[in-house]
Amino acid sequence: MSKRKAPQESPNQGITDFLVELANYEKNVNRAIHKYNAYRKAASAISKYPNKIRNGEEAKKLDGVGAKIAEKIDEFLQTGKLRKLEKIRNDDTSSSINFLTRVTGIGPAAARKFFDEGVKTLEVDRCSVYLSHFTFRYFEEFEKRIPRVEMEKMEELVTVGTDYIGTICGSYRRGAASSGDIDILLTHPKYTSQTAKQPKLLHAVVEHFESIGFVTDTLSKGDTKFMGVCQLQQSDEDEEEYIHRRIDIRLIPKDQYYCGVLYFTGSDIFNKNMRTHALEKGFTLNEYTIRPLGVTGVAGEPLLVDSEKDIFDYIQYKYKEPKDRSE
Ligand code: DCP
Ligand code: MN
Ligand code: MG
Repeated sequence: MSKRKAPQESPNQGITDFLVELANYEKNVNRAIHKYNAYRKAASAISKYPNKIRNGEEAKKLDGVGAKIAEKIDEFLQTGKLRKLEKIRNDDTSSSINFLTRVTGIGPAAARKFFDEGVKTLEVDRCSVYLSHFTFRYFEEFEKRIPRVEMEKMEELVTVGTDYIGTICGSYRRGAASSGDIDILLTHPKYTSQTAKQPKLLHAVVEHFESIGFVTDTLSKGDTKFMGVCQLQQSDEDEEEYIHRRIDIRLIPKDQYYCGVLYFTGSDIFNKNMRTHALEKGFTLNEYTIRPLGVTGVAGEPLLVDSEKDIFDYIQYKYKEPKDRSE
């Protein structure tokens, strides 16, 4: 997962940038997911606001911007910076943990553990005990976002004309100008949650991608989930030289496919809001299924789902196209 989001044209870029930085600090260093969500929500509302915000009071009218964030906006607009952020940036613990979490495969908890063990920068000889060599080899490449045109090229390559049903989800499906990684969801009509596991269905696809030189490395390979590295080959028509990208491929039973597509299309904030709405309507929704909740709060059998729209319909939620699912 790439931690950097696409640059956006907004007259309030300075404000959204500092909110996102605070959000990441709360998530990575404090593991305070509620604070992370609060900052992200405010940043998202502000990024959509068309006018240049003049003060905190004006920002407070937006959904998700409360008194505390408004105060920070005032400080930022008046002084051009934020004391809290300066402190965080200068703090050894925070900057080290934040840095470590930028490495694919290190989550906030592992970063904290490294830090506590004295690993503050990426010293290959110390970290290699915990991390595979890819993380080092591709560290800089994985930090770069994938332009949409390159995503489109990869989509062409991966939509193999077979019985498989495949969708590139994530930010790409939401229409983003650039993506952090490639999230592919696969299913096959012969594979459902009632049939036996069919790891071969996944492995055959991965092997095919390897044989054409697209998949270059494996980070992990299970029965239903492949995490790896891919790279487009340079072709005669375009001079472009492509770099290594992170790719995740998931094999999902057909009956759970659309819950998976919905979940992995995101955004994470949209998912959260939709799950909340589902609960209000008496359903529990996750990346696999949607199930009705009984009066005692116990979830019933999964409902039949044959499209994303079905899920929206069950919970009486107005259908949103992927491009409208930022929140
Ligand atoms: N997701 C989620 N909650 C999480 C992590 C992921 O709901 N904690 C869902 C929503 C995401 C999707 O999975 O959109 C894919 O995860 P990514 O981290 O790849 O996020 P994106 O594809 O949206 O962004 P990026 O362009 O940075 O890859
Ligand atoms: Mn991903
Ligand atoms: Mg992604």
